[in-house]
Amino acid sequence: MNKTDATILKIGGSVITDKNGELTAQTQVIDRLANEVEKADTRNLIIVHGGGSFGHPAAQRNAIKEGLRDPKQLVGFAETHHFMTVLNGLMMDSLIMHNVPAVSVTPSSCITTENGRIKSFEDTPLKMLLETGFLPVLYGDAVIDTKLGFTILSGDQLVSTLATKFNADRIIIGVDVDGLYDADPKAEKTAKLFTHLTIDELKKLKSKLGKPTVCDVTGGMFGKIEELLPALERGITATIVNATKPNHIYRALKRDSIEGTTIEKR
Ligand code: IP8
Repeated sequence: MNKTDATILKIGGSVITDKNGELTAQTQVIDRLANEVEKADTRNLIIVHGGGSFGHPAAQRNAIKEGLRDPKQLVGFAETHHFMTVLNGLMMDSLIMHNVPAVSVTPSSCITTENGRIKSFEDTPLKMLLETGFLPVLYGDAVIDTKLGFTILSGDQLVSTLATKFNADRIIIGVDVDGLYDADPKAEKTAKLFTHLTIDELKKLKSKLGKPTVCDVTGGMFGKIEELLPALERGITATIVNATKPNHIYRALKRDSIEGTTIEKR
């Protein structure tokens, strides 16, 4: 299948929330990003956002990723999913206020996983929304799992699946650092930024990318990059940019040159 001009934009939870607290949204950042999406006016765009301090603490507290073991977790699942809808609501408020025809698509209502991997995806409404000219917005969510009972679906697995499904030509990942480094840039001042990586280079590097230091049940930067591999193998380009810096998402959407890490097949 030929590539479409679809773009999948992931906005990390660490950008739109304060991951050191709980239920703390960065509403000014959300509003700025909505403005950048409006200005960029990108055709065939799908947005996926992460959970940050809305999804992860509740998921961790109730061991949702590990699956259903105790009926007491049911309310925890409901709570995790609900908190994600609250964060998503804030994103939707801002996008619509900026005149973006954004429509929320709830992952737990159209996706099931098997042992944490997407197994079924009722994507007809999503495809038709995109074809009609809407901007679908999805997010990492608590979902039903055919083996575990339930689990957490990361926004990053969703990004890779959507990019493959829509044969997108690019993925943009907005995070809270300038791209991919050889060490944690928040902990090590001498960390070096990679501007361009091939899949082979990325695989070698993978073992060096540390586990997250803040609450993140889906594995932080390490998990993010690993999830992108199936899409990268298909020739889809991924660019990791700093979404906390004004206009970086705008410039990435406009295909302007921007500081960050570009990952390509070769
Ligand atoms: O922040 C996880 O999505 P992510 C969402 O993209 C939940 O890993 C509910 C923890």
